[in-house]
Amino acid sequence: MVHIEDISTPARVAEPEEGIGRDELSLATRNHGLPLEGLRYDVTPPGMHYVLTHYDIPYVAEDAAWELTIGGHVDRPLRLGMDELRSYPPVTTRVTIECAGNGRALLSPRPVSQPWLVEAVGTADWTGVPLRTLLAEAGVRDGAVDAVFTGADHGVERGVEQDYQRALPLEAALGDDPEVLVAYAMNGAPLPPQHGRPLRLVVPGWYGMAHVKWLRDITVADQPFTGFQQTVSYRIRQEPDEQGAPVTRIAPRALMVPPGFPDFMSRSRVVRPGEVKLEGRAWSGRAPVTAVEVSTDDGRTWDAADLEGPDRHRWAWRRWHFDWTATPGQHVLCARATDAEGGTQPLDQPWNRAGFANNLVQRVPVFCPQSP
Ligand SMILES: Nc1nc2c(c(=O)[nH]1)N[C@H]1C(S)=C(S)[C@@H](COP(=O)(O)O)O[C@H]1N2
Ligand SMILES: [Mo]
Repeated sequence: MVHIEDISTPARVAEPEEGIGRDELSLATRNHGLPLEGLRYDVTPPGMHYVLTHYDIPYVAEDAAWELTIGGHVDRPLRLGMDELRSYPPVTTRVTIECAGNGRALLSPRPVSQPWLVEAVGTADWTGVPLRTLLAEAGVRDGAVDAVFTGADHGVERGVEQDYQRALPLEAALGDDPEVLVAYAMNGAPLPPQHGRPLRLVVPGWYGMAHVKWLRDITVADQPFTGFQQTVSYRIRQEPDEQGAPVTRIAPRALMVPPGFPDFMSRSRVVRPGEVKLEGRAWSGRAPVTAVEVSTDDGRTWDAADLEGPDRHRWAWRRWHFDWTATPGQHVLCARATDAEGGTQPLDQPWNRAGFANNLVQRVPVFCPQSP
C-alpha cells in the first residue's frame, strides 16, 4: 500500500553546501515575488503583488455560486452569497502583506521551503465587509475563543491531508483597529484568482498566512484551534520538537528600490558616480514605522533617511528616500526600519527552523565604475 505520507516531504534544513533543489524551484516558479522596482508604487499594480499558495488555485467560474458559511459557537448561523456580501457598506483599507517566510533563502543553514529572497511583499487597497459586522450578525456566544477560517483549496503537507485553515483569536477577529476584512475586491476590481477569488480574509498587520484566500467558511470555536497551519506550521522553533511561538504580526522591515541598472544574470547593480537618489519602503505590523536609516558601508555607519508621511494609511508601507553620492568602487547599501515599539532590524540573521518572521537587514551590493 502507498500512503499519503510517502509522497509528502518532511520539514528539513538544507545541508551547508546544498543548493536550491528542484522541489524549491517548483515552488519558486508558482509563487512569485514583487519585482523590487515595484516598491516605487504606493499601491502595487496588478500582477506585481507577490503570490503564495500552498496547494492549487481553485477554479471559480462563477462568483455568483460562491457561498460563505458562518457557524459554530454562534446564535444564528449564516449562509451568504456574493450579492449579499456586497450589499453591506463597503470598507476599503490599504494593507501591506508580507509572507512570514520572506528572506528564508538567505538564511544559513537554509530551511527548505518556498525560497524567498526578500521580495514576498505587496500593498493593495482591499475592499470588503468588516468581519466584526458579520460576526455580530451571527451572534458570537459566550465562551468563544477562536474564529477558524477555511479556504476552498485542499492538499497534503508533511503527510497531513487538509483544507487550508487558519484561526484568529476572537479578540483580533472582532477588533476595530485594525479591522479584519472579508474582502471581495483588490485595487477596485474583483479579486484575481491567485489572490483568492472571489473572497479572502485580510488581517492588517499580520503576516500573510493569516489572510485566508478562497474563504468559504468561518467557524467560531469554544476551544483553541489546533489545525496544522496553527500548531505544526507557522511556529518559531530552534528544535523540531519544541512547541514554538506562533507567527503573528509583521516585524519591521525596510527594502530599497534596487538603484541604477542590473546585470541580467547576477542582478548586480551598476550606478554612475555622482548623485544617486536611493528610495524604498518601510513597514511594521506591530507599531507605526518611526525611522529609516541607510548605510552605504555594509552596516558600519548609518544615517537617517527621509520618511514620507503623513501616515494616513497605518497598515501600508511608507516611502523613504536618501541622497547618496556614489564614488567609484564596490559598495554595499543597506536600509533598516524602526517602529514605535522600538523594534528594529538585526544585522545578524534571526534564524529559526522554518525561516519565519526573519527581518534581517537587506544588503544591496552596488558597483560604481570610473566615469568614462
Ligand atoms: N486558502 C489559502 N489562503 C492562503 C494561503 C493558501 O495557501 N491557501 N497562503 C497564505 C500565505 S502563506 C500567504 S503569504 C498569503 C499570500 O497572499 P497573496 O498570494 O494574495 O499575496 O496567502 C495566505 N492565504
Ligand atoms: Mo506565507
